[in-house]
Amino acid sequence: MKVALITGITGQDGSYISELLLDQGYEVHGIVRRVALEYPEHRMWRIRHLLDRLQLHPASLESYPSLFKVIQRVQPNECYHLAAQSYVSYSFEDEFSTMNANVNGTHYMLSAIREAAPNCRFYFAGSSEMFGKVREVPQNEDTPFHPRSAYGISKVAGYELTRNYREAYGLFMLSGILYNHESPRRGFEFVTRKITSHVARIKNGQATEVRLGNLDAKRDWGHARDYVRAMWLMLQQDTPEDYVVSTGESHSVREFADLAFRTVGLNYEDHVRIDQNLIRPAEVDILCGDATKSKEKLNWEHSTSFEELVGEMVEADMKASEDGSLVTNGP
Ligand code: F7E
Repeated sequence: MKVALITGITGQDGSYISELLLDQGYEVHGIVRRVALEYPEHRMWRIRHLLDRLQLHPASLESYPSLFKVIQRVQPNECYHLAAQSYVSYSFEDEFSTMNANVNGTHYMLSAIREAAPNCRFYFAGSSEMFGKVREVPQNEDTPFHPRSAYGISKVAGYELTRNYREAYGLFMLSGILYNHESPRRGFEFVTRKITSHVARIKNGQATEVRLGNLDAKRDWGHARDYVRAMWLMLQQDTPEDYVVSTGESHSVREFADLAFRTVGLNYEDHVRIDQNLIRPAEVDILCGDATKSKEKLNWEHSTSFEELVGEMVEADMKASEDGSLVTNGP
C-alpha cells in the first residue's frame, strides 16, 4: 500500500487530493496545525467526511524538527506540499509571515525529506502568480517569471528550491504551476467564492451588495477537483518535471460576477460596489495558461468548463444559504 503525506490537508486542494488518494487505496497522512486538532469543527469542515480514514499529525511549517519527526515516522512514498499563506492580498499586509511560511516552510520540507525519506516523491504547489506581469500570453513552462507580490515571490523561491533539490541531490521533486482553481470548498476571501456566497445571500435577502476591487483582472479559472488529478499524475511519471495546469481560457472578474448573478436571475450591476481599499498595490492583469505539456505527457485535461464551475459554486452556496450553513467570514 502506498503512503501519502499531505501538508495543507484541511484546505480546498488537500481535501480533494485526500479523496483521490483514498479512492486509489493509499494510506493518507496529513500535517495539521495543533490548533486545528483543538478546534476540529472550525478548521476541518472540508475533510470532516474523511476523518475516520485519515491519519493527522500536528506539526508546524515554522518548525523544522516537527516536520522532520512526522516525515521520519510516516515514511511517505509521496508528499504533496500544499500548505502556504495563499491569499495574495494578505501577502501585501504581512510580507514577512508570507515569506517565512512559504519559503522556509518549503525549504524545511525539502530538507527533511532529503534527510529522512529520500525516496519520497515530492510535489510543490507552484502558482501562476509566479508569472505575474506576464511576458507572453498564454504562459507555458518556459515563460520567464515576474512576480508582483510577496506571495508570488515566495512561490518562485519555493519553485527554485524544489528544482535545485532535484538537480543537486537527484531527488524526485517537482512543481505544478497551477492556475486559479476553485470549487464550493474555496475559502471566502478569494474572489470567486466571495461572489458566489454573496450572490446566494443577496438572492435570499440576507445581504444587498458585495464590495469588490478590480473587476477587469483576468484569470484562467478551473475546478480544483480536476487540478488535484494533475498533481497526482505528475508524481506517477518516470522522471520529475514541472508542469503548467490550466484551462487555456481567461475570464475577467466582471464576467465571473455577471454570470454568477445571472444564474439566479439578478444583474451584477445592481449589487456590486467598487471598494478602492480592495485594489492591490500591484495587480496581475491577465493570466492564461498553455497546458499542452500536461495534455501530452500526463494525458491530463480539465473536465469542468468555466460556466459549469460558476454554476456549481452558485448552486452549492444557494443550498447552503437556504439551510443556514453558509457562514461567510471573508473580507
Ligand atoms: O483574486 C481580483 C483580484 O484572491 C483574483 C490564489 O489561490 O490563485 C489565487 O490568487 C482576482 C485578482 O485570487 C476582489 O485583484 C477583485 O486580480 O481570488 P483571488 P488570486 O490573487 O488570483 C493563484 C493561482 C494562487 O496561487 C493564489 O494562492 O480578483 N479581485 N475584487 C478580488 N480579489 C479578492 N480576493 N477579493 C475581492 O474583493
